[in-house]
Amino acid sequence: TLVLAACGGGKIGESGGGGQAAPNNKKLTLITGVKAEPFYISMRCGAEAEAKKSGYELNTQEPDKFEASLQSPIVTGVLATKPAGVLIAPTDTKALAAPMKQLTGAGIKVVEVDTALEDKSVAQSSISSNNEQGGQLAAQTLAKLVGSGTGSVLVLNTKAGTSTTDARAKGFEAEIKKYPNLKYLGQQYTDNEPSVAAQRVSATLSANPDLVGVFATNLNTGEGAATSLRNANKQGAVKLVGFDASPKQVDDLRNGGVQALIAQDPATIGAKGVQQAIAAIEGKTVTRDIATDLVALTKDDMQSKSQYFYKQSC
Ligand code: T6T
Repeated sequence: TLVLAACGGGKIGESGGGGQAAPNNKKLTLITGVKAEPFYISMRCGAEAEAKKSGYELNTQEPDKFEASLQSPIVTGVLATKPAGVLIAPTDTKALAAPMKQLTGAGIKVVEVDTALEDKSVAQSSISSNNEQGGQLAAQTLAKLVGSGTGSVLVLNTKAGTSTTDARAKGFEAEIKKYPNLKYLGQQYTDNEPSVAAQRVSATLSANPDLVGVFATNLNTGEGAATSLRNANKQGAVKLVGFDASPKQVDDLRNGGVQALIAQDPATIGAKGVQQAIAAIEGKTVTRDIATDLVALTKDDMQSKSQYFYKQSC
């Protein structure tokens, strides 16, 4: 079907199927990994501000859980609303490929924010932290905290197939092997549930009483690990390095529940995602991969780096 575009000097726009977005379509949609989480709230704040500056309208859609089976139908729903561009944090490197291809097949420009598909041909641009480097930084930070001590070290991952946390675990593993005083126990998945992360830490403490360090690869794993170490009276004795900087994680850093955090810059990921989507829509030059800042925070230097704390609202 052909419809007359509402504006744009009477140009004819296409509806349904493939092709380009209707002229003057200034609609963007952000599909996050999970609702009501400070990482994605900060991302949305950055994206909304940037869209407004450029005269675009940004709508946000979020699954109730970080789960591909809940996110995929959201993508299909967004397809029907015909935005000019979609920013998406795919919750699985493979499962989101088919629904995302439906978007590009309909002429919608797609930009990945934070997580990404394995198939690099779907999105036009991907904005994220350098997560492998973040894992390396976590290993260096943990090794420094342990100092000359010896013992075992555990990694808590989220779900297999999450591009970001898998890259963090990979970077950590490569780097921690450079410290002969530390024995790497490998990684354990937690389904991105704080309660499962807490169980994994207490089981590891029983099986490996020489545990000296834990790297929790994201917000939920870190919050769960902090609770478990506190309950076991191991707070501070077992060094915990987390990833992200939610209000709760920042409180934990201040009160000794966690010894270091590797903070990302989700607001900039959102803002740059909008810039790249608009460039693609307007036929301007698009950058395929953009890396944003990562920074290690400790109790001693956290106040001078407070711009990295995540937000609960814009
Ligand atoms: O660590 C972030 C994000 O980078 C990751 O992809 C998924 O987990 C978070 O949203 C934090 O919970």
